Amino acid sequence: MSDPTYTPPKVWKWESESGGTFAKINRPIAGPTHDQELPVGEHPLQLYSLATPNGVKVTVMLEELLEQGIKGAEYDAYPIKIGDGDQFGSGFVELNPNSKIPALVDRSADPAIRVFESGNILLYLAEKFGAFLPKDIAKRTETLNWLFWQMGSAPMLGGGFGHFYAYAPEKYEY
Ligand SMILES: N[C@@H](CCC(=O)N[C@@H](CS)C(=O)NCC(=O)O)C(=O)O
Repeated sequence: MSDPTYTPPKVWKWESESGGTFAKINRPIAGPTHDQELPVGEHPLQLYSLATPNGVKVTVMLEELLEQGIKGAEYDAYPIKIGDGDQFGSGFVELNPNSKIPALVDRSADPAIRVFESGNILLYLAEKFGAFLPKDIAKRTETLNWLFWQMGSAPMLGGGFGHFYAYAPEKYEY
């Protein structure tokens, strides 16, 4: 247990061993920590992700597109083990400099298009395949209201609560 009278320093420094179940993720660093190429499969879409709440959004979308018979939505999926630090490998950082899953590459474009941020991936796929995003301005806006809500508001509450309730190495009600 650290000092409960902790006073934030004037200039914050990263104490890398601050502990917690997820001490290895959300590291305040930029750039790769090691060389690690990403695998590439046979389909135009390459997904680098994991079955987390942000990760599954894209898989659900791709599966729904396939369910509609959209063959172009075939994809190869590769796990990025964020607990092992795969998100800081050179290949992945080139794809998403923010080192977070999910990330997608569309190799049907020349040059290939990288897409990161789960909401942007959903939007990209919706626009690419003309699905799940109405053209009518009112309906499109209502869809985007909820897309932006789930990106900007839901994680603040759900993620913030989950972190302090379950994962933070010290518990306090605030
Ligand atoms: N706003 C981002 C958040 C992505 C995100 O937080 N991904 C987590 C897993 S759900 C991650 O990759 N964490 C690894 C890390 O922070 O080191 C999105 O929606 O894509």
